[in-house]
Amino acid sequence: MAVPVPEPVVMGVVNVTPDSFSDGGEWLDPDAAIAHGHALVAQGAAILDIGGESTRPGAEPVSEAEELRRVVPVLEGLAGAGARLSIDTSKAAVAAAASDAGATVVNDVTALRGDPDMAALVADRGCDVCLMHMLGEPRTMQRDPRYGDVVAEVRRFLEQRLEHAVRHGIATERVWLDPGIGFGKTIDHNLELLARLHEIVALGRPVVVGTSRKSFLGTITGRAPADRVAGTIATNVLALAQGARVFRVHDVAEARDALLVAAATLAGRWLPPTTTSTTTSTTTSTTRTASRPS
Ligand code: PMM
Repeated sequence: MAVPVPEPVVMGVVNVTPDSFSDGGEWLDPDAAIAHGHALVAQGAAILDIGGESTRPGAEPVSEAEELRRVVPVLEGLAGAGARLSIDTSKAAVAAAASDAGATVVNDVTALRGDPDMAALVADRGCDVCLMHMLGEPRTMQRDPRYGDVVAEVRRFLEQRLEHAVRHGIATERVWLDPGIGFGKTIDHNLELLARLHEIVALGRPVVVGTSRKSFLGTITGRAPADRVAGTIATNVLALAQGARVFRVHDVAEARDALLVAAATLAGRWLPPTTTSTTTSTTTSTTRTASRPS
């Protein structure tokens, strides 16, 4: 099926947590997290997604105070780094503090179900918001998840959450949708969602894909999280071909190169960037601003 090829947007992950699934503990120190964020921008991240609460299967919730303590200094340190800042949180108070510190995207894995004040906060601040599908909650979501037709159910859920967001004053143009790979899904659920991602793209909003280093890639390849870059890229390229727009990844340089080449190949033409270099932070942000989801 021919679909318009979107310009891919790479969202680099900065997990300021002790226990995230693939990079837990690596960036818990604020200075290390800030340096990592700068490195991801230099590698081509147009967005940095900063999170202070792990959502790995089995993870326990984190208090608001602790989440704030983890993410605010990192957001402040990355303001002006040359990428948009996204806050990965389901708490309105954390999103508010993040917005004060310069974040313009709220990535809410509960799709505005986790905090009754979140929709109003996003509407009030005029942020973009990523609404993600999750069956259950992180503590229990991988205990025998079941669906009839996983794609139809995830699509219906995202449609309803989009309607909920708009009813609460969030502009449709601000909403991105994410099938929530690995969130209450078996390996076959993940694979079917990725194979039929175009059915989610058909909802008409930018689709975010978060497969980076996830365990289904380890099941298929037998590799440890840090060695799942090739598997991640395979899913990203196939998602791009179906119209996905934003790619949430840990390994930014590799994903960026693969997605740029895949996008040019799918389009059958290459338009050179308007500036000379594509790898410095300022140039990357300049050349990509116009085409980021808004
Ligand atoms: N995955 C994780 C965390 N946040 N947000 C969105 N929108 N989509 C995802 O797939 C997603 C997310 C968990 O992955 P990590 O622990 O490796 O960051």
